Amino acid sequence: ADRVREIFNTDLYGITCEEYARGRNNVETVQEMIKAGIQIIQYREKKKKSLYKYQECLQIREITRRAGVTFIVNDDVDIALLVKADGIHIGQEDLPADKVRELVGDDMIIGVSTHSPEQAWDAVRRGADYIGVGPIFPTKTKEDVCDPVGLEYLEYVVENLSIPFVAIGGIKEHNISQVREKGARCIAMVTEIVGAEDIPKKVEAIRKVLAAAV
Ligand code: TZP
Ligand code: MG
Repeated sequence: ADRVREIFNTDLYGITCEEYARGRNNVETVQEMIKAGIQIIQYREKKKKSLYKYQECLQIREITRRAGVTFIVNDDVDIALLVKADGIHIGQEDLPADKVRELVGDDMIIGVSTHSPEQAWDAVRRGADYIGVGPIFPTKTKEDVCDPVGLEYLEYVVENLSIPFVAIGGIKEHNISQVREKGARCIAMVTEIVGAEDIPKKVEAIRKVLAAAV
C-alpha cells in the first residue's frame, strides 16, 4: 500500500489516445510523455484488436521500464500480464476488481474508475489500489462517459477516503488549478496532453499553473 501511495505521489497521469494525438502513434506519444517527465502512463486504446494492442504495449513496457515510469494498461488483463505491466485499470463494466486480483496476483496495481461515493467504497472493498475520480468536467474523449460528477465527488473522496486517487475528465491547463485546490494530487488528462502540438512544452505550462495553485 505504501508502494502505491508513493507512486501516486506525483502530479500528472498521462493516458494515450491515438485519435487525438495529431498523427503520433501510441508509442511516440509515450516517448513524448516520458520526455516531459510524466511518471505514470496508461495505455488506453479502444479501437484496436488485441494483437496490435499487445505489440504496442510490449514496446511501451520496454521504454517505460528503461525510464523508470509506471506503466498501466487499460481494460485488458491478459495484455497487462503478458507484457508485465505495473498495473491494470478497469471500469465499472469490466470484471470486478476482486476477480481481477485473482488473475493478476498481489504485485500488480489495480485501478478502478469511479463516479460516485458508492462506487469508490465498492472499489476499496474489492481491493483496488487506487481509484479514478471523475469525470470532473464535461469531456468528449470517453464514448460512454457519464455526466460530470464535478468537483463535489472529488471533494467527497478527498475528505472521506484514504486510497490513492487520480482526478480525471475534461481537465485542462485552464481549469486544473480548481482540481488541485480541491485537494487532488495526481491529475489525469487525455486530450490536453496527447493533443498538444509539443507535449513537453504543454506539460511545462501545466506545471507552472500547478505551482501557482494552493
Ligand atoms: N475516464 C473518465 S473521463 C475520461 C476517462 C478515460 C476521459 C478524459 O479525457 P479528457 O480528454 O482528459 O477529458
Ligand atoms: Mg474499461
